[in-house]
Amino acid sequence: MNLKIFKTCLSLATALVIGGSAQATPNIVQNPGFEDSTLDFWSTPSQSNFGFLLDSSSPHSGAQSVRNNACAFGCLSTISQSLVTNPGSSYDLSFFAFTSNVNTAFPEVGVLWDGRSVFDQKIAAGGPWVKYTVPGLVASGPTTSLEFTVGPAGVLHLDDVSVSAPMVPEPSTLGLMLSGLATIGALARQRRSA
Ligand SMILES: [Ca+2]
Repeated sequence: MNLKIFKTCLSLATALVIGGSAQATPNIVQNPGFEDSTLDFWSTPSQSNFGFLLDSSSPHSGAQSVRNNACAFGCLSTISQSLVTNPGSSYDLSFFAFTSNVNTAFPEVGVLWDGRSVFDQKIAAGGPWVKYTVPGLVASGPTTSLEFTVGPAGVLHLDDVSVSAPMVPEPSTLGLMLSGLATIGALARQRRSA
């Protein structure tokens, strides 16, 4: 690669970084960080049935997170939300979680998307918060159930749940990329014909 092409590539890359290369899509989870200070939009069994409750002791962000009451053996704690989705669209899920105060060192945490298991992992107890991601979840209908589960004797701490469509480049960024590629192509042709 000659110096001129290299400089063009460098300035194009710089413009992309400075210009902001992508448009953020909205998070379709309601009350995603539990900052309503209620469990609005979420469904969970009663606390006596090992449901989830607000927990302000160590939120990942803001003032609130949630955790479940640990159940004994042979039961599952769950918290879920019905999301408004576009049928056929793909979404990326992310959430922050850790486990604590449990009889088992590695409680099994699961995520169900529309009733289908998309995450099933033993999470070490004790924190700190870890971000987990599950990309490429396709919605099959206008609403999709998102459910978190934690197995027997496990306490799951959960905060900042996000479900959004993957980032798409802004039209202006696309235009910039195409003009940059065209310039590189023209320079390459010039070089070959020289
Ligand atoms: Ca929060």
